[in-house]
Amino acid sequence: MVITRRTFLERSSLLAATLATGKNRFLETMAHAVPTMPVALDVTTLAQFVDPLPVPDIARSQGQRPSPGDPKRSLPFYRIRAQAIASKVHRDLPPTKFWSFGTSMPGPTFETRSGEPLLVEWVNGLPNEHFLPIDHTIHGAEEDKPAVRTVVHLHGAKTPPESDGYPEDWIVPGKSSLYYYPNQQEAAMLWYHDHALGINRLNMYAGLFGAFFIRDGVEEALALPKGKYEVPLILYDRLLTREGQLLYLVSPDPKSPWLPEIFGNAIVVNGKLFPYLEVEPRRYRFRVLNASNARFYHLSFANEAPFHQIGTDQGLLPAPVPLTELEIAPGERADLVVDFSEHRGGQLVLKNNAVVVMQFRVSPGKAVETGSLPSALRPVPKIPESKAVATRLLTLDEFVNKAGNPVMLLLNASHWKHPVTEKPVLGSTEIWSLINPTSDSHPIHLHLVRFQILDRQTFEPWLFQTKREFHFLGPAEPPDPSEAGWKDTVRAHPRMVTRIIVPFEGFTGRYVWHCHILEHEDNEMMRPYEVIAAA
Ligand SMILES: [Cu+2]
Repeated sequence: MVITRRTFLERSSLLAATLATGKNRFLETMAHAVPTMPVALDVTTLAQFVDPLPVPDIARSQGQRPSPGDPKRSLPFYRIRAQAIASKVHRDLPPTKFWSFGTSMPGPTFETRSGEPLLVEWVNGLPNEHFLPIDHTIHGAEEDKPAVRTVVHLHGAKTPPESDGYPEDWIVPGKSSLYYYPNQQEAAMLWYHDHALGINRLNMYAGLFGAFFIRDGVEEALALPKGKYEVPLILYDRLLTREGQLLYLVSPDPKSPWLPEIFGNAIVVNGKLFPYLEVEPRRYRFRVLNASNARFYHLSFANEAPFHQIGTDQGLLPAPVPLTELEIAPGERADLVVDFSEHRGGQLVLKNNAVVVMQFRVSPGKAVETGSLPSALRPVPKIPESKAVATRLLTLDEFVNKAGNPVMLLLNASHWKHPVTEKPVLGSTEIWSLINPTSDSHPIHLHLVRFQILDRQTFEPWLFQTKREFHFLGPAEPPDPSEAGWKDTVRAHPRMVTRIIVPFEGFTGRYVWHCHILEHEDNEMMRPYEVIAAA
């Protein structure tokens, strides 16, 4: 295994958690020598599989409102309030303070159909003070900005710009924004989350996110598991204090608390730590979302049970892909089918690498006949490269201080405030070559659009950084079969050029593209882009 800087940090934050448990006298002495070392809960001391897996409630509309585009038409209207809540993540812990959309965490799940628009009034009902450490040296979060700001982005949605949750369109407590979602797109699992400039990582860590499903007839015709046999699995890692409260690690410099990545030892699924789910001996569909700030998951069953991936960020794959391990980066979704019929009366443990995540308890008795998994799902016609009218070379940049610690990350060496440089024409297709000379994998997300991954190719980063010369170290590799569908977030691996082909469809206007490691995005791995009308 290659030790990237992230792997190192990930292990360091696990070490921080270990240190704080005080199991080892030498380590304990070290911990006391660092006054900023917080006291983290060692979650391995908690009993496992004592809480049932919760499933977020379905959002309910509060009647109808006129459509903004056509006042004669009325649309379902939802009012969702971001607010402070307390929620138990484990039987043996006191309630944890979160910020959530609604009364539970994650927020309610939207269920809607392709082509059926809806309206949401997003209400900021949060307190006036933030409970997580704001870094006022970060752009958009300066001292003169209100501490508590929120704006909601529906990740993966083809949304007009005024409803897309532009990071500067934040509102303060007591205010609300009315957003219009046309839902003119294929069936997929989207998710809504905070996107406020400079504090997004803190608002998301506090809990401001939820799931949003779009359904359509193509998906329904496949007779996939549904109802109680289709379960969202929303994963996010947290560090907790011994009192069970959220702990967000900071740098030793109180003026600049930002750290390049935050990892927790507690892997929370739908709001619970080490939950269990009772299942029948049949096929289930799991809609997996990585809502973590920075953690990439490598999910597998402890007994190496096989499963299928049937869809990705933007909907169904052309055909099911057999897997025994799933890699999923922050912002990505995976649509899985697991057949428990072979495991009746047994227990399956889902793990992230060697770490226990949750348990499935399969009831005894006869397996239920549910037919076979379709061999063909939804065609995903490959976009030919010849369709692209432009290729943009875009770098992912990391800046380190003298001690070698990252102090800032940029896209194409440009700050958020610099003029917009990416201006694709509505209706055109472009290739974006994401050049990553850093030692981290960056999950890059483009708002508004869906795209396909063309390939990835390893290059020599030093030659590129010093002379802007490309020296490739191997052939271009096609995406994994599990990524060979429509995507909205792509893992741009270290020392590789990752090429995506993007049709710019939907709307003209100002959107953003960014790294979905939230600490990177906030400081400042995010840029505006603008879809312009054809001349
Ligand atoms: Cu990044």
